[in-house]
Amino acid sequence: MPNVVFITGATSGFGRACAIRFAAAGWSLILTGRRAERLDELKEQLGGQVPVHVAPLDVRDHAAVRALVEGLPAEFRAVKVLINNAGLALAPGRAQEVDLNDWHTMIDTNVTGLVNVTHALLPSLIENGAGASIVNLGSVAGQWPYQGSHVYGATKAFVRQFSYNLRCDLLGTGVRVTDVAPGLAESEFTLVRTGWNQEAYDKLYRDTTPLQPEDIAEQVFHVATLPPHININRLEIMPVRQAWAGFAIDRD
Ligand code: NDP
Ligand code: 8X3
Repeated sequence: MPNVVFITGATSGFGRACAIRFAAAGWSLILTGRRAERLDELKEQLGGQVPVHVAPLDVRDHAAVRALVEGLPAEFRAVKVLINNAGLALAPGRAQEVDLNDWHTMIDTNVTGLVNVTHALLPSLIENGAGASIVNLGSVAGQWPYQGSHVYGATKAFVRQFSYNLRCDLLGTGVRVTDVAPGLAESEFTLVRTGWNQEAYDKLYRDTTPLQPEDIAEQVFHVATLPPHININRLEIMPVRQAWAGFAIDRD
């Protein structure tokens, strides 16, 4: 049986890097995301190497998620690894300044979308049993508070707790679950968060050494291909040049 990985948000950043990493190891790829042209480019790039199935998908649409999973071609049906990577941050200002729609979009994508895909693929993962994995992209923002994180960080705290809770329910099935929680990493994530503000992007990554999508893909591949008796529950990854700030104090 071929090893099949299902990746959400494969059109950019970590998801795209994961596609390349798993292809290098000979895995069959199911690549999803909303930007169809980018999926086609990736299929063009990797299709000569491994079997690739691309499918435009908005993870917020649970009926579309269900239809996609139920309609997978036979050779892609036995999904062994799910990488729940699709996600975004919006509205980097303070909570009291942001648009409620941005909060809804983050919850709909990072929480509802992630559970939509997980629910649809659990039967396949359980059927695979020992060695199957769910890798959820959380964030340092799911653990550590900071200004402007508000709902984004809260969605990632959901990802962490959902990952732990899934582990409890999946005990005995052989399916493992990991919350991979990166810190500062260079990707379109920051352009999305700032409304495609190139200046803000350049400022954030200037004169430091952020993580790269390939760094995260290597860690995702690692946790998903460990011997089947090992489960990494949570993997928090920061660049060496990032650490925590102190408590903030309001003064007269
Ligand atoms: P990118 O913006 O580069 O990639 C995000 C991906 O998510 C894109 O492929 C995008 O595809 C997809 N996506 C967004 N919304 C939807 C949707 N509704 N349906 C389907 N796909 C969607 O960001 P990263 O690669 O950096 O981020 C990947 C994950 O890692 C996210 O969950 C993010 O929160 C998390 N993360 C990022 C960090 C960082 O600093 N970069 C640090 C910690 C965690 P498309 O637009 O084509 O649909
Ligand atoms: C993204 C990392 O530090 O911008 O999840 O919140 S951070």
